[in-house]
Amino acid sequence: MKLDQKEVAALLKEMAVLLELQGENPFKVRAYENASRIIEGLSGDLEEMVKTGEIMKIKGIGSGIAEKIKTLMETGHMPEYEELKQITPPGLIEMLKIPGMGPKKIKAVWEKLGITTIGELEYACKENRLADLPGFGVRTQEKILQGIELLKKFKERHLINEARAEAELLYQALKDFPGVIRSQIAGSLRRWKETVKDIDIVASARDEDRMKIMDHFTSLPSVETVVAKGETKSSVVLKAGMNADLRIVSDEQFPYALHHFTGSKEHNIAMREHAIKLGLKMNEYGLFRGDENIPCKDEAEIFHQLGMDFIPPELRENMGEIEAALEHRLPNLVTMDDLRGVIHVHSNYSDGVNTIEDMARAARELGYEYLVLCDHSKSTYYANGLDEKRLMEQHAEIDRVNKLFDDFQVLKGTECDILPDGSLDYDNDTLALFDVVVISIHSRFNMTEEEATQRIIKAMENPYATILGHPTGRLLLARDGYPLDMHRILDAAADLGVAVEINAHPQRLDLDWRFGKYAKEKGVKLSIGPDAHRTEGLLDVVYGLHIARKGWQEKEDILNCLSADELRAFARRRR
Ligand code: DGT
Ligand code: CA
Ligand code: ZN
Repeated sequence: MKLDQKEVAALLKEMAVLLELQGENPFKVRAYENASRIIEGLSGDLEEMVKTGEIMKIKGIGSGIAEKIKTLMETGHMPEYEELKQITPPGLIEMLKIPGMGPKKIKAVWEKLGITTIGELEYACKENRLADLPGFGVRTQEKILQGIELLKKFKERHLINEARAEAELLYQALKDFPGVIRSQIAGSLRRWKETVKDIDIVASARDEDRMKIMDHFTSLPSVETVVAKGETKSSVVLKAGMNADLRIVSDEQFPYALHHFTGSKEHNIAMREHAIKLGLKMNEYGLFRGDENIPCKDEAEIFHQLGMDFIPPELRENMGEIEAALEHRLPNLVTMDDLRGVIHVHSNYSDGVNTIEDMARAARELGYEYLVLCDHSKSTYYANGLDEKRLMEQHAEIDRVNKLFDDFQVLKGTECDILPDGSLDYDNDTLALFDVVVISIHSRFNMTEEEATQRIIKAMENPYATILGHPTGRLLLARDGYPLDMHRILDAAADLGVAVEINAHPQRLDLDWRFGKYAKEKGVKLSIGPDAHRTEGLLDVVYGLHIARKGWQEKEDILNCLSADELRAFARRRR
């Protein structure tokens, strides 16, 4: 087994935790923590450093630990680590994932209450046993319980980008495999839901080909364990920790099965109810009049037979799409090709990795006409926010980059902080220097709904505000957003002519798509922003685009579909 630098660093860090749990002396614990940090940040080749003996000379790593790293790299083993692992219940390590549970607290519940698993800890909290434990108390107990809840809930779902990457691997391995006639990714992934529970794939094949396709599927390299394997359905757990199901049907059944397993469940139920009204029966095997199946070669024909226009998968959430499809008034959803510019991109002037020129070239390469650079404002010191002086330097740099292209431009933007009192982080004279002003909250999240709503509305009232960035501040599967009255925010955005962002970062996807229809009804323009901190981040636009589609958005509703000049004019007309 060969370990890379990151794995060695992680192992050293875990070593520090194990030592602390076992009550080892703090200096020794600290030594491993330091070694882990140094190895993680090492620029040289660790394997090479072990070979040449250079490892023994790195500052901050004692000779004892260096010797252990050497053994680890050479043999794949660190005996002391393995012994500690042996005597430490694994549940204790898992507890580190609970916010607020560090090694000290874990050691305390282990020693004082004999708790070795998260389940036991949850029970103990509910029994109020941590209330009087030194170093804990009622509030800490409550927080631990909340942390456990989050952990339980979030283990069951996955971020869309991670699930898509895994699903795509499976799909690519299946679609041209001998015997597979048609195949497609279904389920919540096909509907582009912001998080997914598992991967659903539907394929069609002749009966005699099914088992060899199932053999192939269950032995793919990304599969960890096979939960079930049969002629019609196989279920596996992937190494990435996700479940994936493959269903194989006959090619005649494929359209009905694809529709059924795309869901959502609520959409399916409403479709069935409508079919019944027409005297038909609909399920995953077909569309029946009496006992006779009405043949449909694809999904579009199924909808057609039911008197509906084709409903794009993103809209299949039983939120009015069936009525709209019957009345031929489904939206003409925005597409990737409609997007002319990328809005909300960071550079190395604040917390981004790449230069302005790098970001510009990458965006141009992807076919965009412009990008709106939105580095952080001065209060976000932790993100290297720009004060007025550095802002001038940045604007000079933008002017320089803009001379390089005649078919692409960088617009001057900012992601300006909304301060706790709802004022903006730059004064109006400074804000007047930007083409586009995104306003976002990055501090003081612990407000009441009323306070947070007021704070944002006040900020939007500033005539220089163009777009409200990541409106709730949520981090999917990690942190809820601040409480907001989103309807009031959208009403205010409509009145004031401020656009609202769909932050396209896969951990945000904020504005939530469930508010898309309301925003559209009110006439609020939405802006798709990748919030890219490196060139690859520009690719996240695709998630924002599909979330926009999920929220019924058309080309006319999306700010990115304007030309650069139209976007400038959009910002100017409030000033
Ligand atoms: P998730 O939770 O992210 O996996 O979401 P889905 O929608 O992928 O849900 P999943 O994997 O449980 O099931 C896939 C599809 O199968 C679902 O979207 C609709 C269909 N389905 C599952 N259970 C039922 C059911 O009880 N009734 C109906 N009508 N359809 C169902
Ligand atoms: Ca699913
Ligand atoms: Zn931000």
